[in-house]
Amino acid sequence: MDMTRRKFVSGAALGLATTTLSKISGAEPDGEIKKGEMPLIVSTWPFGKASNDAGLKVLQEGGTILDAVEQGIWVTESDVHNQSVGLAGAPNAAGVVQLDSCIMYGPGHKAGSVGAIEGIRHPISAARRVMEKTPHVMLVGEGARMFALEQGLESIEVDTHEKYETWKKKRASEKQPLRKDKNHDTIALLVLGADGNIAGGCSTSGLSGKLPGRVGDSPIIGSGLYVDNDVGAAGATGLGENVMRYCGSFLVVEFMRQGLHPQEACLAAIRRIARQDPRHTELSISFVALDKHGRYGAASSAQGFQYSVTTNSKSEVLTGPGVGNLDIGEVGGNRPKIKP
Ligand code: SD4
Repeated sequence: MDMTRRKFVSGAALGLATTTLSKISGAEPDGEIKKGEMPLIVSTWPFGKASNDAGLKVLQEGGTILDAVEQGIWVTESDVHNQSVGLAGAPNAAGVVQLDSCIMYGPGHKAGSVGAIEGIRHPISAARRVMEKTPHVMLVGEGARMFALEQGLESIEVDTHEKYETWKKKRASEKQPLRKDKNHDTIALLVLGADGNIAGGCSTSGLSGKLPGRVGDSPIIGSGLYVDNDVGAAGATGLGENVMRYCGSFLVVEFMRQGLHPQEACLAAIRRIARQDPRHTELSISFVALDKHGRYGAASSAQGFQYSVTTNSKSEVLTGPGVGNLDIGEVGGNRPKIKP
């Protein structure tokens, strides 16, 4: 994709109007939908498409954008073939599946989240209950599980021991170390409703083999997900440690607030992180984003990141641009020059 970044950056510096910026950025026409095509649902990875489709159905049947987020994510959380979201996800180093999830609702800037929750089929629902039924934003571990059980959420016992043994054998038989991009895949799902309100959710089993109690970016508001009803929303997938140290999704939304197209905002966040991180070639992070105007995009630290986009008139898997090693500007060169 020809993003003509230099022109874009200088346009941003001049503070040009959003519509002009969109043209200068070279944003592809499919990076924006028309009003009649609303709602817009954007999620990470090709498996997000089934969740998007379920979310769209919820909206078409009169459900709210929060219902669309929650029930859309249920589809991925219930997928027994998905080894990185839900209870079929990969266990931690102790052989236990610990799930992370969060949800945000634009109006009122509401948020709920659960971290390292065990044995609950739909952590996204636990996150929603935290948001709606408690004065808190985040519950973790046993407390989160107890709360979910108290709320009547479905719990499932999984044979984590057997799973861990299988995982260990598979790992030992692999000649190459586990590829980071095979090792963890989160669903982050963003919904722009026909009324202009925005909601989002995020759910994952996190990094396989993680230390027990490790919480990634996915349940952290501003890291794995961020929604600002005046601007847009962003969600992250990848190596959480490389997202949460930078409040990644918040950063993407802030770039959109400055007028960047969602795709440019995702790229700008990855460049910012890469410039600051000495291990920038191994970041393994990706973002998806949408804005209030119905524009959307994604970007990754590597080539070939796929994400799903669904509207009233289409549902498809797209590939976002990757930030090349030579495309990040000077490493550590953030401070003096203020660049996106
Ligand atoms: C984590 N970000 O726990 C999650 C995992 C993930 O794509 O997204 N994988 O670090």
